[in-house]
Amino acid sequence: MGLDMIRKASRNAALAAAALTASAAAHAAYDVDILPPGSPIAQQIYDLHWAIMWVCVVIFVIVFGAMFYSIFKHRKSVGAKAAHFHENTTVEVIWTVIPFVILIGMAYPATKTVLEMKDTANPDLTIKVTAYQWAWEYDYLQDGVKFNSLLATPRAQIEEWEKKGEAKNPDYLLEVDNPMVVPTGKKVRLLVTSNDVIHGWYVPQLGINQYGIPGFVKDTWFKADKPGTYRGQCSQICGKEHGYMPIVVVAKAPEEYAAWVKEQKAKAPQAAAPAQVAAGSPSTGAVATTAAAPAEDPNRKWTTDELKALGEKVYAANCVACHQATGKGMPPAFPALDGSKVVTGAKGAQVALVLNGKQGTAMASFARLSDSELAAVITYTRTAWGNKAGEVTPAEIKAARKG
Ligand code: HEC
Ligand SMILES: [Cu+2]
Repeated sequence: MGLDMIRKASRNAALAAAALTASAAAHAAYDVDILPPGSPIAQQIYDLHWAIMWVCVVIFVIVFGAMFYSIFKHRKSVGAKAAHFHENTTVEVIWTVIPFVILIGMAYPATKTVLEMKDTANPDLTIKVTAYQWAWEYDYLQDGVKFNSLLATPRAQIEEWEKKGEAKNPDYLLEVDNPMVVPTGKKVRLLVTSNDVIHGWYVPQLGINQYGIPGFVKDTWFKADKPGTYRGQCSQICGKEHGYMPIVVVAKAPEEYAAWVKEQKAKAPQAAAPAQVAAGSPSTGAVATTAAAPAEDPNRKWTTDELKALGEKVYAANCVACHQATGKGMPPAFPALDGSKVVTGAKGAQVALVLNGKQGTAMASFARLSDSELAAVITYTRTAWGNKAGEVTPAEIKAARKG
């Protein structure tokens, strides 16, 4: 196909241009380019980007060259006389046929890539991705691993609690506590959905930007060519913390991936056997909106101090954005928890509120957290700041879930 030639020529031209700008390595920091592709689809997108870019450059040079040449050559001051004619079939055919051929030449490979992007058949591995305001949940359907992935950059750094202009982490706002781990060279199918509003699972180097829409499951896929870390962000404005829900994918050799799965299972034993997912396209349909919480050791005994310590972490990851580290909230939008009647009052009402959220308000359901995480965060809010109410145990959360 002529396009492969364009592609190759464009890459050669790009290389020549890079060589011209001399010592390419030294200037790497100033490269004008999109991120290096990490999957076959991303590679195709990258090639298309440059091929079409060069088509545009050539058209630009020819059209503007002809225009400026004519303006200059036939200017009035050197006595140019305008020609007087109407219609010229030859010219009209030429300026219709050439753009048509160029457009088809660009549409053909682009369509091929789009069709390949949509071909999720025969995956080696399927991961269900559920978006929440503001976290990602990854459920490995075959391997029986399931966890939440949250921003890891500390709030203190984002809001500069200590001092203004303090140094930021190298991967500031692009780092998470639990990245999605995948094996290299395997076709990973993602089933993307959302629990609340529309989010977007966007990892440019893997060539994926997929909507997560409540009530629908959308499928997409990628294959990470080599080990590495690929970062992205939610691509749909999904509310106040939209900028704080990054995505990190870590690709590991298949043996290392298998070891990771083992380790994850040892950390959080899953009660049920993993669902068997048949290869092929999934049926699109409604999804249950209440996520099951991750399984954990039900016999573990927690001390109040352990609950408070875990609770502080859970609070920092899930609640500070609205209720603030000081517990003072941002009234009237986000109520204070410090001194709140709900928080210091009867356990039942508070547990029910955090577990189910409150319809029609920004206070969402936190049923996706585990029993001990919920018990911990509630115990923390009941005892932090000026609050002096009693602890809530994981058993009480478990009972409330059933009730
Ligand atoms: C997106 C913002 C947001 C986040 C995150 C959030 N809340 Fe809320 N929360 C609210 C809003 C808004 C209300 C008030 C709802 C209403 O109108 O009654 C509320 C109310 C509450 C109340 C009742 C307070 C009172 O006095 O009425 C409690 C308790 C509470 N939240 C706990 C939590 C906990 C625990 C977390 C973290 C696990 C959390 N919230 C995360 C927005 C949020
Ligand atoms: Cu989002």
